Amino acid sequence: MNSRRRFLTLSALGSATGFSALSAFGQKKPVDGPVILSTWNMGLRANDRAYEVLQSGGSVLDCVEKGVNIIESDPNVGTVGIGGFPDIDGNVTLDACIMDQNQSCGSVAFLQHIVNPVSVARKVMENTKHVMLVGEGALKFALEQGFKREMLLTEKRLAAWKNRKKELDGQIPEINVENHDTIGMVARDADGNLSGCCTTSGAGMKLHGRVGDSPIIGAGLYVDNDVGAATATGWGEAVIENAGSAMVVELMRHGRSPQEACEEIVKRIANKFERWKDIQVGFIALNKAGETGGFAIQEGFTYARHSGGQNEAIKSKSLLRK
Ligand code: SD4
Repeated sequence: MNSRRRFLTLSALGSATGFSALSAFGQKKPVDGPVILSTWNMGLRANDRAYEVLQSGGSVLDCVEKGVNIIESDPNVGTVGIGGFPDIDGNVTLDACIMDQNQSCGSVAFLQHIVNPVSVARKVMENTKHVMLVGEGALKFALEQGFKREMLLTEKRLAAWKNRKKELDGQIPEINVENHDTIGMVARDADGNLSGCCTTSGAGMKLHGRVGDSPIIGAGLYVDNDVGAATATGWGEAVIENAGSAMVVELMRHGRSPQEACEEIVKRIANKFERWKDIQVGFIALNKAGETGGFAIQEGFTYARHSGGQNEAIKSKSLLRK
């Protein structure tokens, strides 16, 4: 479909889904105290841990790192850390990044054998002059930093991989409503400082060596302590092509609420990505005032918000309805 037709379809969709009225959906009043936002229902567990870290005197950076660590370390989560779904050749390869209130960031991509890639990303940020390490170099660095080499592929995931390989017969599937669940977390402490991180085993059955948006600063995550923070989930290629999270933050800088900013960037991606109806992309965002928002292409995206001492799962609005 040419872009003009796609634009018209989306405009029509906008009114059909009440898209233009959705900005009221996000939380729009300034909030005191810590606010923690993370993707999907598993974000509830991560938020609880993150809040605990803040309450026991940890920094907002500790809070996001330790919050997602529990999801990375859970072998039953098939999309993050140990137990993650393998690539087309049967290897679990992980992507993660972290960014703090001082605009410092660290990232690892195509990392194998390490359960907590986000913690390696933090070490890249704190103990090197670089932002990003990949593959063998990232693994070597992690081992030098004291991380343990582990087997990340579980029997359950190996069995699922074998079945999927047969079904797909050489095709690479895009992320739609069934096969995703990266955890991204953005948080603000009681002093108003922001940090964020993002961690994933990436798109299931990706090509060996493929890196998604999740470890790319500006795509899968962006934090600007003067403005706000955003993180993404879904088909990473579409998020990278549109510098997704950086754009969400930039729109907030220019006055959009977190909800409006997420909607606008999801809509932009849908306008530019030819097969947008076949993929999922979702963003969550938080601004300096503690206001939050989230939006996705497909129905079914959820996120977790810890705010005012309450942790709750939120069903995101979406461009498409089933
Ligand atoms: C990727 N964005 O590798 C990640 C996958 C994801 O929900 O978010 N899944 O493209």
